[in-house]
Amino acid sequence: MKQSLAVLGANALFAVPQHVGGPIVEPETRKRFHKLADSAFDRNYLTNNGPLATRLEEEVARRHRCRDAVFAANATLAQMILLKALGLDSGEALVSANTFVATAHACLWSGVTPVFCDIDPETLNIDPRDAERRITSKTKAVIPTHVFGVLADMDALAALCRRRNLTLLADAAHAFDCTRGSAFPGGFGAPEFLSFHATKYFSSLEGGAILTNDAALAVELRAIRNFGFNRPGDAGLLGMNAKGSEIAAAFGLASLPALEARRRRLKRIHDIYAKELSPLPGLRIHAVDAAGRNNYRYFSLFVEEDFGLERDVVRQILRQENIMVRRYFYPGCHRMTFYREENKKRKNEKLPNTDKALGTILSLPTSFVEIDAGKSAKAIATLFKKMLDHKTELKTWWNREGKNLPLAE
Ligand code: T4K
Repeated sequence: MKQSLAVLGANALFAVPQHVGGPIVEPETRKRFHKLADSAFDRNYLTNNGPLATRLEEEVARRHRCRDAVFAANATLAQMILLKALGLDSGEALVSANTFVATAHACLWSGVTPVFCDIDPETLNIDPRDAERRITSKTKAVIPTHVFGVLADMDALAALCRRRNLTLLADAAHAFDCTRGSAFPGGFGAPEFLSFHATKYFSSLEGGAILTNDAALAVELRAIRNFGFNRPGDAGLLGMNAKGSEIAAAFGLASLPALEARRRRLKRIHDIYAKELSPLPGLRIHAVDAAGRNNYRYFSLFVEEDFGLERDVVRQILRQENIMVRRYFYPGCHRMTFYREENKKRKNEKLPNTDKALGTILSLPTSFVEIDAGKSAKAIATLFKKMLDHKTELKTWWNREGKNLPLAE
């Protein structure tokens, strides 16, 4: 076992960087992908709603017990075509500040101003009561994000939207194969969109899909996705190009048979991290929803005061071990340069739960390159114990050199 830490002179734990977003591609997935991609080349049919894209839509809809899954080039475009189909092109949408900036950007590209809401400190999802307080005469929609596969309180949000006559849709980019109770995204009476980005639990390289039980909405989404063609040769709608290619669909289809074992592997890593780290003082684990299902793609914890070293100190220590931890979604959309000024004008810059959570959050890698995943998770957990053992030296190291080292996000 490693005696010390890289910042105190030992070798780094990993020879190559271990990323939080490292794509998961099993050898069998790769083989299946080559075969499926070849089938597309054999047909010489590469995009425009081909047979692989259609099959992927059917499989994704079935898994999520939804009538339709509308495959798109990525989740950002999926959100934009969804906003268009729902007639949302002005006014305001209540969005969690704790989301990837894409959720806010897609609103603004569509003419809808995102108004950032605070979160529940446990789940990290939008707080329905805080959202309600921010409703104005301009508010048209509520767009929660299911952070780390824990679904937002969709029942409370659906009730709020019914009461205040607002449209509900959700960012389910993290929530492929996840549930709240027994309900999957798309199962709460509102359309939701998934991301199939390469960093996600389920990927089509780039891609996404809208889940809906509304047949008419699905027809409209498919037309908007394809330049607005709702009759052969005639664009009756303002559409765009948001189509997913056959090669992207091939990668998605190739990944599907791997998911059961993938989820088991990720859960094992999650369990190791949780078992080893939760007894340590000052570390609080972001809990999965015990009453729901999670895909375990993310493992996140909060480095709190009792740990004795600040989150960014821990982050730099781990980076020097080639563990490329992230701070999803620091600093929060409300503090991103593009939104900050507008947010200040609205006197909406203080979102205490969001600021507190994002000041302490750390996401650890759950997929590992060429090494035993279980051993790796255990070794990472051991590093946290070493940090506690060497706290004084580490503080000295931080003040002397650590705080000056470059540290990209
Ligand atoms: N809503 C939410 C809640 C989202 O999380 C996202 C996307 C969206 C909406 C929009 O979905 P899409 O339109 O993308 O479908 C990444 C992804 O680019 C982004 O898709 C994702 N969320 C976000 C959470 O993560 P970064 O800036 O963290 O990615 P990046 O490129 O730094 O990747 C993370 C690390 O993973 C890298 O440091 C290296 C490693 N990596 C990455 C890729 C792509 C690899 O080792 N290999 C790779 O191929 O945004």
